[in-house]
Amino acid sequence: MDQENTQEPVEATWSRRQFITGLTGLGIAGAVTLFGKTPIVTAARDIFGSPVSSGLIHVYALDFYYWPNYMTWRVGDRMEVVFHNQSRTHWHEWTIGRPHPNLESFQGFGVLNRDGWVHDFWDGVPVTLSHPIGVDNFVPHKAIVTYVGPKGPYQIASGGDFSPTLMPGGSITLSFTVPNKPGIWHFGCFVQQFIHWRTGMRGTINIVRD
Ligand SMILES: [Cu+2]
Repeated sequence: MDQENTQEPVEATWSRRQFITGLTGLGIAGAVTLFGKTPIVTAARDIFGSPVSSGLIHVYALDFYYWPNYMTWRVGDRMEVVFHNQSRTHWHEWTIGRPHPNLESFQGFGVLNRDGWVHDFWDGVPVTLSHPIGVDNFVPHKAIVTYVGPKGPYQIASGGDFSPTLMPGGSITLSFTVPNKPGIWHFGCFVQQFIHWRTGMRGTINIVRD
């Protein structure tokens, strides 16, 4: 169990999604160009039999899914995750949290009273950001963030969960040590009033201990 706070509703004026909603419609997914590099994977046992990803890995956002959409991380491992938006037409973000979002609260269009997660994985986690390319906005929320280089390209914003949102073709690198928060975590993209999430932009991270 991770200790948790009760989270106040995010201020209603927050406009990240509204902004994105206005810019882009759900179009036909473009051609998928993918998989230039292979994650460095070390074999390890875990309850699902999935190998542990550590070191340099790549997470790709596409229309409308992630690759990979399942990962196993190990507490204490050093990670360098390069998050790419491979879409040619859509903005995508990467949030991690739990429990599973309540779809009941996603049905209405209009103001959402909070972001998707009750518990943001990145709360209190030291993370270094580097190599920002095509960042639409980055919300640090409660992470302990170090920025490499000038802050301008990070487009630092507030409101909602920890989330880099990338323009089409964008990428950013997140370096961190997997915190002692074992168990199942979900990740997802809530752009366009959670339509991306509902369409399939979601995945699972199983965090194991040795
Ligand atoms: Cu998305």
